Amino acid sequence: TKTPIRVAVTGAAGNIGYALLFRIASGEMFGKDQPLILQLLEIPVEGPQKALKGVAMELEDCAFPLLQDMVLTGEADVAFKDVNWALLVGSKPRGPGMERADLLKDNGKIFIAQGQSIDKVAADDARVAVVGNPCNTNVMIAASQAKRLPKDRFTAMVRLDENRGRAQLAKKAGVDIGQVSDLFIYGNHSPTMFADFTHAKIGGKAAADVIGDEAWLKNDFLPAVGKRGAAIIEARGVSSAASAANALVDHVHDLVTPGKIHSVAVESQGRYGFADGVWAGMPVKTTATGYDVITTYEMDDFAKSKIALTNDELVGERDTVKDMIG
Ligand code: NAX
Repeated sequence: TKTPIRVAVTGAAGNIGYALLFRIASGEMFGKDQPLILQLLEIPVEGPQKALKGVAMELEDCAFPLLQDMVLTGEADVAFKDVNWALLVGSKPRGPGMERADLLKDNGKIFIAQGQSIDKVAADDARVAVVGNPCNTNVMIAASQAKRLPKDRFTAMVRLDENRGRAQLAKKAGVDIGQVSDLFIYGNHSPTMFADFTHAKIGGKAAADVIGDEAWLKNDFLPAVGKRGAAIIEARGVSSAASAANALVDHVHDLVTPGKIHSVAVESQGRYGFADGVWAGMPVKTTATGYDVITTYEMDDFAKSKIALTNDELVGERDTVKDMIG
């Protein structure tokens, strides 16, 4: 049997946490033969800590064979101690009338502290996946503080956007979801993201040819994927939780499964025209030890203009928090 891995989840008593923890513990993220220890972080406040205990009671009641232990805490250094994976879900939501810059800075403080704690106490092979928004900038901030760990260990989640896009293409074409491939998300996890339909395939053929309606792809599909999060809030009254948790299961599962090709927000290193140093969605192929970014897609002028827009937003976010990360 394998040695257990340690997995930290922040914001563990939140909505995504409630949809996520049971799936991790059942083996859907790391495999049905991989035992694990969950290290759950919530803010050190009575309400959330009490709710966290309740979630842990339910996890216990599932009698998951793979779940070997749980740590419940309000302290980052306890939560991240010796972890192999840190899933950073918790963040501060945007309050009424709050400026985006304030949101960036408030969350920046959380991710500075958590990046420092990961640097200090996590395992040498630790990897970090950020979900808490604005996730591209939060992961950049955390990575900036964790000097011990290579930057490619830090990723942010754009997989929900990829999954949303694949579902919309399958629906439009009237095919099973498995027929849709090569749809990748470029840039920010925000409405500016570019869901690159120009290279997507349906049943192995160019999606644009199968759908035969370029105007729909540009004017309906792209905004529908970009604004899907807002549409869910409008319908449910709260933001996507189960689908976000599902996307994180996919994100991490595919990062530990060699050969998988999927969208991940990674340090751009100038690829696809993104500014150096921002974290942008792009296609990666998982390897035995990490991943290779796929850099071979040729972008047409339309795609380039979309990438430029989402890059501008990422650069703006970076500029807003520049003073914090030094
Ligand atoms: P909730 O507000 O239900 O839960 C967040 C939890 O995080 C709360 O329990 C809170 O106490 C905790 N928390 C806050 N600050 C913390 C800190 N410093 N340390 C530990 N815990 C902390 O939000 P939920 O619906 O679970 O969403 C969590 C985050 O995911 C939000 O930032 C949200 O914007 C983001 N999302 C990201 C998505 C993506 O695709 N990247 C999609 C879904 C989601 O909107």
